[in-house]
Amino acid sequence: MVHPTVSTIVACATGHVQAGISIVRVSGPLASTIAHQLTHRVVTKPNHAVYRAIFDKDGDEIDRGVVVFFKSPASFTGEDLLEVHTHGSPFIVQQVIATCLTHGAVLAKPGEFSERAFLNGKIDLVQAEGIADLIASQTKAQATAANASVQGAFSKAVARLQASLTAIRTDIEAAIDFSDQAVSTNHEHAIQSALAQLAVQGEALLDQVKRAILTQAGLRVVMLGEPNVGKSSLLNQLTQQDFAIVTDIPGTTRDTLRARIVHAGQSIEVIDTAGLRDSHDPIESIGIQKAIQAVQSADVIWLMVDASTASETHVTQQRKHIPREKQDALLIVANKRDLVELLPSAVDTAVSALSGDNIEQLLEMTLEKVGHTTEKSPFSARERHQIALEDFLGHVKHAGQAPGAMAELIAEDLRLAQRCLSEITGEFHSEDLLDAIFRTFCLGK
Ligand SMILES: Nc1nc2c(ncn2[C@@H]2O[C@H](COP(=O)(O)OP(=O)(O)OP(=O)(O)O)[C@@H](O)[C@H]2O)c(=O)[nH]1
Ligand SMILES: [Mg+2]
Repeated sequence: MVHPTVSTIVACATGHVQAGISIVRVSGPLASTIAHQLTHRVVTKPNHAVYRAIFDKDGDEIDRGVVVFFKSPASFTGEDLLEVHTHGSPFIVQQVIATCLTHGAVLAKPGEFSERAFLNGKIDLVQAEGIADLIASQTKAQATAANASVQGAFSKAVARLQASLTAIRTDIEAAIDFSDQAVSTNHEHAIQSALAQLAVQGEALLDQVKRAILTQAGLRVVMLGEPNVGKSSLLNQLTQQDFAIVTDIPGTTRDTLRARIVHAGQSIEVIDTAGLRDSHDPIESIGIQKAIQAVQSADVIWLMVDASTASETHVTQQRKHIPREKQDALLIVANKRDLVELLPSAVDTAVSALSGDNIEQLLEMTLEKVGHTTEKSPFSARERHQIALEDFLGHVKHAGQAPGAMAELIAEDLRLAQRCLSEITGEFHSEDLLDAIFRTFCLGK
C-alpha cells in the first residue's frame, strides 16, 4: 500500500504546551526503523503499548514513556504509524522530534496525517472534515454532529443520493445505446419521475446540510444602535461577565467586541459595536465604520433603541443604517424596558440589559429568524458541501427540462451532477481543494 517514495512525517499531536503527557506521531515507511532507533529495541508487536526508554541520536536518554506501533494498513493513516508518549514538556517533545528528523523523518504539515488517511482510502473527505469539526467543537450539538460525520453518517447520505443517481444514469445510458438517442414516451415519463424524486431527495439532504452548517459554524449576531442604548450592557448580561466597559458616557465602546454564548445548544457569537452617531473623533469614527462593516457578516442584527425615547420615526431613521439586503436579518430591540410602562410599538421585542428581563425571548426570536429547530443536526457540514449540493440540484433540474427528453442531454447533466457528489466525498478532488481543507487542520492531526 505504501509507495516507496513516500516520506515519513513527524509531529506532536497534542499541541506545543506543557501537559501531563505529550504524544509524538510518526507516519510512513521509516516508522518501525525510527521506533527501533529511538528505543534501541525492535518493535515486535503492533497495537501494543510498551514502556521504553527513549534515546536521542547520541544515545543519551531523553525520557521514558509509552510507545505504540501500528502496522500498515491497520493504522489511522494506513501507513506504518508510531506513537511516542512522553512527559509533556515542549522541550522533551522537541528533542524527540529532532531525533526523528535525524533518523530520516520530515516535519508534517498541518493535517498531513489525516490527508494521508484520506489518500490511503481510510476515510473520505467528509469524514476528514468531520475530524477537524470534532476537534473544533465547543457544544454538545457540534460534537455529536461532527462525531456522526466521522462515523460516516453524511457519507452514507451522499452514497444514497449517488445510488439513486446511478440508477437513472444506467437507464439513460441504455436508452442512448438502444434507441438512437430518443426516449419513448413511457420511458420519458419514468425518467422524469425518477429525476423529480432525485431532486426531492437532494433538497432534503440540502436542508440537513444547511442545518448542520448552522450548528457547526454557529450564528453571528451584531448589535447596532446609538450610543448609550445599552449594547455593551446586553453583552455583559449575555456572557454574565464584565466583558465590555459600560458607562453612561455616549461613545464608550470604540472597537468591535466579540463573545460566544450557547443557547438551546446553538453556539452564538455576539458582536458589540461602537454606537452609531456623527462623530469627529477619528478613533470613534473608525469604530463606527467597523460596526457598519460587521453588519455584512451578520446572520441576525439587533438594532437596539432606548425604550424610553424610541418612536416610530426614530426606528425608521435608525433602520437606514442597515443595507437593504440585510433588512430581513433585523430585529428591533428596545432596551431599558425597566424604565417605561408602555413599550414603543415599532419594536420587535423589549428587554432590560440591566435586569436580564426578556432576554430568553430575544434569543428565541433570534434562533427563529434563522430557522433554527430543536431537531438535532444528523452530521456536520460545511459551505463547500452546500455549494456542491446546490450545483447537483441545478444539474438534476436542468436534466428534467431537457427538450424532448433527449437522452444525451440528460446524460451530460447527470454526469455533471455525479461529479458534484464526488466532490463532496473527495472521489473527485484537486490538490488545491486538499490544501484548502487539510492545511486548516491542527498540526499532528
Ligand atoms: N435602566 C437601565 N439602564 C441601562 C440598561 N442597559 C444599559 N443601561 C445603562 O445605560 C448606560 C449605557 O450603557 P452601555 O451598555 O454602555 O451602552 P452602549 O450602547 O454600549 O453605549 P456606547 O458604547 O456608548 O455605544 C449605562 O449607564 C448603563 O448602565 C437597562 O436595561 N436599564
Ligand atoms: Mg458600548
